Amino acid sequence: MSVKTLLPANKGMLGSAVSLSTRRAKSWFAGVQMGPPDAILGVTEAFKRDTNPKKINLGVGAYRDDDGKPWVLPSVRKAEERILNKKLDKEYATIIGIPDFYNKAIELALGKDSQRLKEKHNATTQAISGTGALRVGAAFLSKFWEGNREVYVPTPTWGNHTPIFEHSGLTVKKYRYYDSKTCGLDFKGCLEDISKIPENSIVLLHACAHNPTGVDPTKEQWRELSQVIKKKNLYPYFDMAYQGFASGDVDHDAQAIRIFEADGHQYCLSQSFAKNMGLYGERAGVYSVICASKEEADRVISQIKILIRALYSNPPVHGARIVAEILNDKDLHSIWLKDVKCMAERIINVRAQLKQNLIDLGSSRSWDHITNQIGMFCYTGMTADHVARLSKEFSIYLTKDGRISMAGVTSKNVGYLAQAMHEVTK
Ligand code: IK2
Repeated sequence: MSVKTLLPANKGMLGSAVSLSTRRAKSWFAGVQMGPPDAILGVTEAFKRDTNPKKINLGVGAYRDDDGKPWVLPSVRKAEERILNKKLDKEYATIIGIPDFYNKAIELALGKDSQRLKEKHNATTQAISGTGALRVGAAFLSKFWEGNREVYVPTPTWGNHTPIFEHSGLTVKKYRYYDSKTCGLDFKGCLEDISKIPENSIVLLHACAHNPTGVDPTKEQWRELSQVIKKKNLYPYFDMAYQGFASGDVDHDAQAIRIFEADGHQYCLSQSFAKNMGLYGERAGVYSVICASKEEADRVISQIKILIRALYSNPPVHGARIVAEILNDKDLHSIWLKDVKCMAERIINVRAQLKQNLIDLGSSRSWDHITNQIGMFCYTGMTADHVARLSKEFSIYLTKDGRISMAGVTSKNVGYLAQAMHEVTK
């Protein structure tokens, strides 16, 4: 229909166009309410506004070196040099991205010996980092999941999980996970709740370095979870945003997936290379559905392509090229393994320093969970009031739930942080 046919007959073309646009400006979005700032990224905004030279940002989970600076991994620098020298073109990737990237990425998760991969039971696509991988997964499940349209997530979980699934038309429900009394895993509650989930539901599992709690099940507990999930006929959806970042060992951090793999589950998996390669802004991620057969995987990927085509057509190439360069080259791969270990070890060390400082200051609280928890975050047990005092009186910024991004703690600011935490919690 042309614009002209929309206009009343007695109006000139120009006058009518103006009145149309005026009416629109007044009415189309008049009912849109102001949204709240993002719970995590909003913390960075407040930090930026603060002029105190002692200020610390412990909000967003992005790695910093011991000088508090973002760190580009040496393996990534080398990979970028090689890519530059290749003088590659800037053509579109395929809808599912760069095969040298996504095939190696899924192998990193499942392991070189995975029978499922050898038999090509995986429908794997590149995605826009971990968030995009979750979003493609949610879109796929929303359209094709024939079971109960409920996704069960741990309490608490990463703040973006609920909107990602809900925006895709799925219902989000919760299972117990964290025990605030011990600042550890509520394994009994977790098993009890999971065993009550209706059959054919989807259950979201953090593969390692649970965000925000830093609390992971042990190998034995993963085995038990795998059995219960199988018995209840639930569909596991693994979110793996921190492979290697938790323990410093990429195979150890993939143990949950490999246990489920060995137990013969069909499952899906989202991966991110933001943290373990420091490629935050490059948006390199992968989504895989591990199917019952190659033939099923072929059908699944054909539908995933249709979904992606309408979402963003095809993914960005630079980050994926970096990961591909690293994972496909023996030397670069071993440099990367050292890089990821170096990041994990710095975090493990600074956890010990924070706990020791609190003990030395005479804190009467138990801070054992600081070193018992693992990965990027420490769920300190501090309340929203403690957090408010930390930002107001000490210019230390973190999310209201008391989560500290350990990556923002350094040997230089750990003393100041411990002092402030002691002050607000005594
Ligand atoms: N899944 C989980 C569990 C994550 O933690 C993240 C990254 N979160 O980082 C921000 C923060 O909590 O401070 C993702 C998925 C997605 O990561 P990305 O999209 O950056 O790859």
